[in-house]
Formats: sequence, structure tokens, C-alpha cells
Amino acid sequence: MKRLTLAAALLGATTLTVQAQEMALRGWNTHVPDYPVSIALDRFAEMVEERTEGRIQMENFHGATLGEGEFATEQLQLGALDYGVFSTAPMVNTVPELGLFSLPYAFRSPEHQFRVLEGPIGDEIAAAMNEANMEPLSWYASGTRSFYANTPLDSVEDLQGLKFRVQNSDINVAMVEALGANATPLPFGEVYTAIQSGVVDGAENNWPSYESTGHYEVAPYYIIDSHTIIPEGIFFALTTWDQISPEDQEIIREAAQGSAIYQRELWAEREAESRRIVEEAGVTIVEDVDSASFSDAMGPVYDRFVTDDTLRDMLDRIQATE
Ligand code: GTR
Repeated sequence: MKRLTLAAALLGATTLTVQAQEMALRGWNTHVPDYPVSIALDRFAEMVEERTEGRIQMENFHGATLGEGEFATEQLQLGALDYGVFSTAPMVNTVPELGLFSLPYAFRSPEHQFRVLEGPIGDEIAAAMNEANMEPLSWYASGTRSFYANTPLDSVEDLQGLKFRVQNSDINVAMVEALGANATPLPFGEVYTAIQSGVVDGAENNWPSYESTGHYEVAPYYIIDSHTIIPEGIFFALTTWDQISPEDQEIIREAAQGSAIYQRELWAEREAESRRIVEEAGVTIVEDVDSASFSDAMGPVYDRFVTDDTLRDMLDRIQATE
């Protein structure tokens, strides 16, 4: 009995020491500090530090100072980065299920995608991401992506033969090729110069990224074809996550979810604001788009990437999600 008590006391002491131990974590983000993602990620870090009473210290590195997205994604998967806000686009090659989230016109709206990610399919996605050393904690708004170029884009025909920068994923390349254009995968931070110097004719993104990067200055024709909604969220390296006590994991998960609610509010405001800024700067926006002419061309992308029964079944369930 005595021994047991002693053991229990020792165990208690060890737990206490572990809990009191400080962890210093590094967070990656590609965007400039006043972007909705960055502001919400800072809020996340503050909440974690406060609620863990300083047991966990968080340092966010904005503006891709720790490297561009493709590199940072690899670092996360290797456990060399602790956490950050990542786009799932460059993860498609390691987590095939995420490919479904890069398919053009697979989701009816950002809200539809949130319902999928926050429902049972989201649990399957998390399990698949765990296999690649990633733990998703919450999902941020990432808008709808459309094409823009340095030459007028009034219809799908205008894209033919042009060269577009895409995020680094085979699906994005296939999507652009299915539209009769050429795709060049490049890091996000290189797009402005690539358009300016004529390496590419354009790119594709949501309103806030189109505006915050200044891409609208060099590619002032934006066609709202709304081809993809690619998820982004706060992801931890599983190797880091596993070192955190269950109590602190709970605190961090809640903070991540709180920060996502905040980010979605900031996002809605910034989408409108960014559109206003680019319109005032004289960007030509084509709104009345024959979207069927875009989506009809995407058959080959689905044929090439939705290749096995597991993916086909998940896609059916995504499309059946209300
Ligand atoms: C943005 C997204 C970034 C990055 C970027 C890109 O919309 O927030 O994470 O993926 O697009 O085009 O590379």
C-alpha cells in the first residue's frame, strides 16, 4: 500500500514536471501579416499561450519567411515545422484523398465544403493526413479560385494557348491543360515576377490573394469561373502533436476552432474589400461566365484522378452531402 502511494506520488510529480515544461513551437504561414489568415493565426497563438499559462509558446512566421509552400509542406510532413496554416493543394501527391478537394467544380460552395470537412468525411481525411504526419485542427475560409491574366478573358476560348501559373499539384496542371492552356507550377511568392516578366500570362486565385499579392497590377483581367475551392487550415505535425499532453491538446484544438470562426468573419470582409480595391484600380471583371463551358471541359481531369473505388465512393458521398 505504502509503495503504491509512493508510486502514485512519484507519478504525480512526473506529470507535474511534464506539464510545467515549456514547449516552443514554430508556425508557418505564407501570407502578409495583415491578411485574414495571419490575423487569425496570431489570435490562435495568443489563445494557446494564454490558456496553457505559458506552457506552450507559439511563434508565427508570416510571409513565407520559413520557405515557400511546397517546401514548408514537406517540412511539416517531416516534423521539422510544428504547425501552420497550409493549403491542401501541394499535399495531393502524398494524400490522394485530398485530390478530391482540388477537383474543379467538385463543391457547390465554400459552405458545402465546410460541411464535408466538418462531417464524417472530414474524419477520414484527418486519418489519411495522419498517415503523412499531419493533424488538421480546424478549417479556414479559402474562397473560390478563378483565372486572371494580362490579356482579356471573356470566355473559356480566351484561355486557349495561354500559360497559367498553378499551385504545385498534378491535378491543377491537368485542369489547366483540359482547358487548352499551359500550366506552370510555381511557388506563390514567385507569381508576381513571373507574370511581370512574361514567364506566364496569368494565374488563378481568390479575391484576397489576387489583391494582397498585387497580381492585379500585372494581370488586370479576372474571369469569375469559380473553378476550385481548395481547403486551408491549421495543421500540426503529428510528431509535435503527440508530444503535447491531452489537456493541452484539447486547449489547442479549441483555440484552433475559435480562430477559424474568427478567420471566416475576417475573410468575408476581406473578400468584399479586395474586390473593391481591384475594381477601383481598374481591373476588368467578367462575371457573366458560361460556367458549363468550363465544367464540361473537366471530364479528363476526373477520369485521370478519380481512379479507384475508394476515391469514387468518397466523391459520391461528397456530392451527396447537403
Ligand atoms: C492562396 C492560399 C495560399 C497559397 C496560394 C497559392 O489562396 O491562401 O495558401 O496556396 O493561394 O496560390 O499558392
